[in-house]
Amino acid sequence: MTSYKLTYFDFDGGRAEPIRIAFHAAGIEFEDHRISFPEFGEMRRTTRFSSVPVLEIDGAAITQSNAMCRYIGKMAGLYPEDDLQALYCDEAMGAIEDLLHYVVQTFGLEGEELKAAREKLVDGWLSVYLKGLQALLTRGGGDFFADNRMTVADLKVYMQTKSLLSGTLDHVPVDIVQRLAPGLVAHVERIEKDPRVVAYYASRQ
Ligand SMILES: N[C@@H](CCC(=O)N[C@@H](CS)C(=O)NCC(=O)O)C(=O)O
Repeated sequence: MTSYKLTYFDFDGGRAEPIRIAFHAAGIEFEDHRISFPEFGEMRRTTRFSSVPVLEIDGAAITQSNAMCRYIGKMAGLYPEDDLQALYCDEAMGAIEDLLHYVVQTFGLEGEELKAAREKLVDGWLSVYLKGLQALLTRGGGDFFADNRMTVADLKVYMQTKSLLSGTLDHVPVDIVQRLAPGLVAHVERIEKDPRVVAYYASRQ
């Protein structure tokens, strides 16, 4: 039997969470290896791109969360078979990666420097990506990003929208999603009610 070990930070979100949900939806057992930030400091020197998530398949390490989403998503029935719908799915996942690239540039800043960087983010890239994601959701029919059903793209966007709605990013207005991409608010509610998502979180209790 193939062994799977997914290493990521110890919280229910971020880049690994869509993969964890997809594993559960596929009924595939995996080792959910959760590490602390100090542990990551130790481990990063041995990872290929100095980052997590890392997925080990029979001991061989794979990086890049979107590639993992596609791979496990296919086994879970959470990735489109149709090429165009797969392209739509990939576009939304790629947009989240790009957005995260800009968001993390503000991490580690403090005080006025943080405030200025976050205000620039809000007026700039965050607005661009929220409006773009709203357009992608509209293209998908309004409910999902691709294939008229939940895919790994929905799980990936859901994680980041939920994070923005939680108001944990200082100087990022908590109503920004509602103002710029209202469809994403309804999208979060839709995804968190999906029986596969509900079952995953029930399994975590
Ligand atoms: N493109 C990579 C990005 C991975 C990445 O940047 N992961 C973050 C955590 S979510 C990380 O390990 N950051 C460490 C650092 O930047 O020092 C992926 O999608 O897996």
